[in-house]
Amino acid sequence: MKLINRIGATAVAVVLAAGISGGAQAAEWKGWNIHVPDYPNTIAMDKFAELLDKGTGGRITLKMFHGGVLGSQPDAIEQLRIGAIEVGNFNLGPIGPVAPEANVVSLPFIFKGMDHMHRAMDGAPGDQISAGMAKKGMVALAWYDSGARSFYNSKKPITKPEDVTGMKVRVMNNDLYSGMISALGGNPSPMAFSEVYQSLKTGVVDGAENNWPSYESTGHFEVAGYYSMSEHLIIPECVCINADIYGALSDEDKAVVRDAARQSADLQRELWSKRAEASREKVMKAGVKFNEVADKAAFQDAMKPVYAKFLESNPDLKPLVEAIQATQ
Ligand code: GTR
Repeated sequence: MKLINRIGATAVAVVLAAGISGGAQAAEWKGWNIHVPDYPNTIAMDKFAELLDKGTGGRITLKMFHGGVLGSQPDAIEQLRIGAIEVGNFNLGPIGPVAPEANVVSLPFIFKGMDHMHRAMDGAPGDQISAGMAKKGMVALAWYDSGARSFYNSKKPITKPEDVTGMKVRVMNNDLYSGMISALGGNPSPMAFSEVYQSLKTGVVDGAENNWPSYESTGHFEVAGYYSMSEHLIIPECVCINADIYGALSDEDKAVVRDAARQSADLQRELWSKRAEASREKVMKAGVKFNEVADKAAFQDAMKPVYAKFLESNPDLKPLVEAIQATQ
């Protein structure tokens, strides 16, 4: 009897320590991030952890695991949803297959530029996307920048859709991106971020697509030296938290968590624009062959089947797509 009581008491203590019951109990959270130490997101997530610690007087601590050591991004998203990881900095790209509302930002060229993306995410479309994610167990506390993604490869400059024809191109795990490459006549290869360098180097893929900071920080520019400014995707990122853990917090702690995430996002956005410039300069100095894409309309036209297929499978998301397009 005594033993059973002791086991019971231990179990309760473990549950409380894990923060499941929220309130004023101490909690130690784990955080996922995919990037290298000096990356804007890494610095900003460390800031989030620091502010959380300060704001709760050490009751909530966040141990950040950078460099994707806790698993690939699609895996980490699942781990966050079940509460095995409490917090993560995720790109909305791999969240799209889980939360359809979040997938609209992965429609190529849906945003006209960074400012348009910010206005949409700070307005009603952003609220609808957050609500869709919350239904799937993820609360978006704040949005990080991730610039615009462009194509790069080891073969030649891309100036028109036909240049992608026959190319093997790595994409993130999301059917929309595979559809995008297929619509350009290329062969999509969904793959984890950590595998891309080796795959480019050994010719398993000819190219990939990303923003300047990721192209640079991963060393992809060393093995895929043509960067073509297509800017086909502008995908925001979130500071996300498991919905049950967030829901169980006191109102006071919720405010601390949100405020810490917002401040970390302010920092991330500031660092992001600086890093985008610095990364661009670094790869250009290293000899990357860069070209503008003068006729973006040709790429946009080629995306019509991608939109048609998406809206056919998600007719209820048509108003959201239109609301983003109509955002001034
Ligand atoms: C980066 C993004 C990562 C990851 C990566 C990728 O720009 O910040 O979260 O999505 O791209 O291509 O897998």
